[in-house]
Amino acid sequence: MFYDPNEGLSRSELDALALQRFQETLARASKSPAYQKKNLPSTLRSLQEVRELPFTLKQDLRDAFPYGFLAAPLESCVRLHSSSGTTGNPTVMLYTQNDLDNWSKLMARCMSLSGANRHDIFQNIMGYGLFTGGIGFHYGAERLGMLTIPIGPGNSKRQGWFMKHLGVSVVHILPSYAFRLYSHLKEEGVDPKELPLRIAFIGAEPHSEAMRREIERLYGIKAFNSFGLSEMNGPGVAFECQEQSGMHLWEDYYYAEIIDPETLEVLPDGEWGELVISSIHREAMPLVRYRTRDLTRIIPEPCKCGRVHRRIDRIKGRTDDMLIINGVNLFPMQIEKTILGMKGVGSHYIIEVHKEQFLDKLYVKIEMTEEAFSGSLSELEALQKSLTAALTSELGVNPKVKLVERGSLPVEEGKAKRVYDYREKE
Ligand code: ADP
Ligand code: K
Ligand code: ZN
Repeated sequence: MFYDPNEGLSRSELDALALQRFQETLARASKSPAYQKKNLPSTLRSLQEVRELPFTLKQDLRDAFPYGFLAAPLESCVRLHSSSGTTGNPTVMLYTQNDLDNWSKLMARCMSLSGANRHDIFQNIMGYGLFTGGIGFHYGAERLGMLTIPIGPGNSKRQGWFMKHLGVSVVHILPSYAFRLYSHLKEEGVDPKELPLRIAFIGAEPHSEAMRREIERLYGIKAFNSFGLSEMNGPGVAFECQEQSGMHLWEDYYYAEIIDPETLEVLPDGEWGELVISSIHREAMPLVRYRTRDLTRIIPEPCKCGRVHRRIDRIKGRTDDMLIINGVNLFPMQIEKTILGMKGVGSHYIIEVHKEQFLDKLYVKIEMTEEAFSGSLSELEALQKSLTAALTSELGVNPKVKLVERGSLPVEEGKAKRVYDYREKE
C-alpha cells in the first residue's frame, strides 16, 4: 500500500531503526576534523541521549569550509552542492553515490505521496545547478518513473508552451512563481484550468495556507508542501501526504527536535520553536543536531493516512527573518496570510522598514488586481483602509499600506525577497 516499506514502520520499529542509524552516524562523524574539535562522542545508548550532543551551526560549516565535516574519504564523494550564500560565505555539502541513491529514493517516496506515478509527465520548474531544489526533484522523479522535463525556472512563455503541448500533469514550482506564471498564461490566452495539470509540488520558501489554496483554485489542482535544506541533502526532508495537514518528516533518514532558540532546551511535541535536525542516513557529511533556524512545531496527533513518521507544521518563518517593529515581533508570513484573503489585491507584496524620528515605521506595498486598479478613487481608499485595519489587527502594529500597480514590484528569479529593512542605514 506504501511506495516504500519504511513508510509503514510502527513507532517502535522506526525508533529502533533511528537509534541504529544514529549510532552508525556518530561512529563515522566523530572521526571528521570538525566533530573531533566538538568532542562528538562516537556512541549513543538511547535516543534520549541525543539532547546531550553538541549542536552544529551554519557558522560551524563556514568555519570548517570546505571539507572539515567530511566523514568519508574525499575520493568516495561524487557530488558537491553549495547553498546560495545570501546570508554569508557559501557552505558546501558533499555526497557519495550511496547518498545520491538514498536521496533519490526518498524524493520518489515524497512525490508518490501525492499520487504522482509513472504515467505522469513532470515539468521541473525549479532552479538546477548548485541549488539542491531542481536536481533533487529531478532524480526522484526519474526514480518514480515520471517522464521528466528539466526545464528550470523563468521564461514563462516557454513554460506555458511546454505545459500545453506536452500534456504536463505534475509540476514543481516556487509558490511565488506559480502566481506570476498564472498571470502570464492568462495573458497568452491559456486557461490554466484547461491544462491536464493535476499536481504541484510547492516549497523551498515560506508560504501561507491561503497561498496554497489560491494556487489550487487558480490552476484547478492539488498543491503539496515540500520542505528541505541543502545541509540535509536538499528537498525531501518533510513532505505532505494527501491529508495536506502538515509534512511527514522522514524519521528513518532524519532525527528531528524542536528547541527554544533562546534557552536551547528541547520542547515537547506540539510546541513551536526552532527545528533541529540530525541526518542519520548520510555517508559523506552527516550533521548532528543542525540548527535550521526554521520555526515550526511537531504535530503531536497521528496522521489519518496511517504513516507514523511525525509531521511538522508549515514553517512560520526563520529565526533570522523575524522583524522587530518598535518591540513587537512579527513575521512576513503574517502579512501574506492577511492580504491573501482580501479582495482587490494580488499575492505580490513587499515589506519595507524605515527609521522615522527614532521610531520604526512599517510599510507594506501590495500589488492590486486589474479590477481594483481601474476602480474609482473612493474604492481605492476603502480598500486601503480595510487592508490597514486587517493588518493592524493581525500584527499588533500600525503599518502604512501602499497600493501599487500590478507588475510594479521587483521580482526575483529564485526565492522571493519580501523584506527590505533600511533601519541600519538611516
Ligand atoms: P538557502 O539557505 O541558501 O536558501 P536552501 O536551499 O538550503 O538554501 O534553503 C533551505 C531553507 O529554505 C530552509 O531552511 C527554509 O528556511 C526554506 N524552506 C524550504 N522549504 C520550505 C517550505 N516548504 N516552507 C517554508 N520554508 C521552506
Ligand atoms: K513514464
Ligand atoms: Zn499523512
